[in-house]
Amino acid sequence: MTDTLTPVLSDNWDQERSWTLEAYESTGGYGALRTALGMAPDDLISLVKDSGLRGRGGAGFPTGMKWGFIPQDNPKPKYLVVNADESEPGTCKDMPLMMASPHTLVEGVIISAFAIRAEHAFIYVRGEVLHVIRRLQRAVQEAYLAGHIGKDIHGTGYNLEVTVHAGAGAYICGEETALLDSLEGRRGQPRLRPPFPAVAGLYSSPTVINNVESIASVPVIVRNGADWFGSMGTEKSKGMTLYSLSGHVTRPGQYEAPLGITLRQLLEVAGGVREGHELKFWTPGGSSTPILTAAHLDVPLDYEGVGAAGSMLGTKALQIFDETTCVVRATLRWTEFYKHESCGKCTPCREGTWWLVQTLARLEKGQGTEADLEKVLDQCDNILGRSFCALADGAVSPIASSIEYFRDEYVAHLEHGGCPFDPAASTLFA
Ligand code: L3W
Repeated sequence: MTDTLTPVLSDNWDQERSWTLEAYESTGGYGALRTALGMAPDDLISLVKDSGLRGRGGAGFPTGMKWGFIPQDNPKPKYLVVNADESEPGTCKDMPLMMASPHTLVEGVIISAFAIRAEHAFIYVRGEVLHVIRRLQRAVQEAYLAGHIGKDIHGTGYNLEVTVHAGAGAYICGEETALLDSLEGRRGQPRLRPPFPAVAGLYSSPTVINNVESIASVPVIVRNGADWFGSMGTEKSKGMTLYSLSGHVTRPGQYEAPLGITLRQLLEVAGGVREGHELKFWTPGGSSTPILTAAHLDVPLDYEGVGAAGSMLGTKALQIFDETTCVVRATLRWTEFYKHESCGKCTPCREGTWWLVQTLARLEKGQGTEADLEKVLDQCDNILGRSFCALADGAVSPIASSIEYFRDEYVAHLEHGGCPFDPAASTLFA
């Protein structure tokens, strides 16, 4: 641990049986709920707006503003949905949070639902993570028994039901509107926006959908105030956040630090790139964001800084690749993932990801020509911005950027008649 880190959400992760209600309450847990229930819902929305909290699921949309979109004059029920379908390659922050401290999320859910006047909240969890689902269900049950959830919560007259719902293992269900279709019992496919979920979401009712980390950040904002939260991070990207470091790094894991920290600083805390090797490329926000290189080690990891470097902060999933990794192979592997996960609803994504895999596979085997490089860039151009949701844009991101930074390596495959890398040298994508 160094001064670089600001453990807030992760502060209690090493506490004994940190996932229990008893442990959570022993460090002040559910105190923010009592404070929040004594406030007017609109004041809570203003507090979250003032804090500058932005969505931690990838897009960085201002959380308080999203809550403010809920039309309170609409007589339909309001819903809060937590997107716990963490599936973006390299992203591993929400699952550890829910395993280590599920009550942080549950307390955030109750406060957030109260703020938007929802009486039913859903936590939509990725289906494969049965251990996380069980832990969350247990935490919700404990919160019911303690009177934090249910009828007339702490005598305030506020009623809230919380349902933990397991998905069935489709990456597309992390897209907010596909998630809603799945939650309603249909095959998960994105909906046309507008209307945005804030106006017509779950069961066509006003719905707030937020990422796990966004909702889990609400109790500490209530406890410590907007100024405290805003004292961390940068002017436009405020607060602390969870970064996931994975790949060729000495100590992979979750590191909580202010927005605006750099990869160089995080690598110092994480023991650097694995011994004897050097950084070749990395993703700032999982594989749906353009890759960056060692030249970008000092880019501030905030929405503006990463954007200015030509990428996106996304989910803050920092996947580290050293010089033993073939960038063409890595890019092909990611593209196979998007082809597999494309829901098939729109042609640019369904057909486009298939063609991208065909062309990239040819290049990786050294069987293509330089014209194939132009072809794959043309395919990227024809897909970007033309698909129904962000999945296809994400698929294109690592391809175009890897060719931008490592065109020579693509050409080397063609000249070599195959991959020039020793597959045994890299521990990844072998
Ligand atoms: C009401 C308006 N609401 C926007 C809301 C909208 C949504 C939020 C952000 O994609 C990104 C994507 C992934 N009235 C509104 C409004 N909203 N305008 O604001 O919307 P948007 O469209 O900018 O983003 P999104 O569709 O939520 C998220 C990238 O994150 N990503 C993450 C992937 C992670 C997973 C996973 O692990 N499950 O999917 C990584 O980079 O590519 O670009 O709530 O409704 N006028």
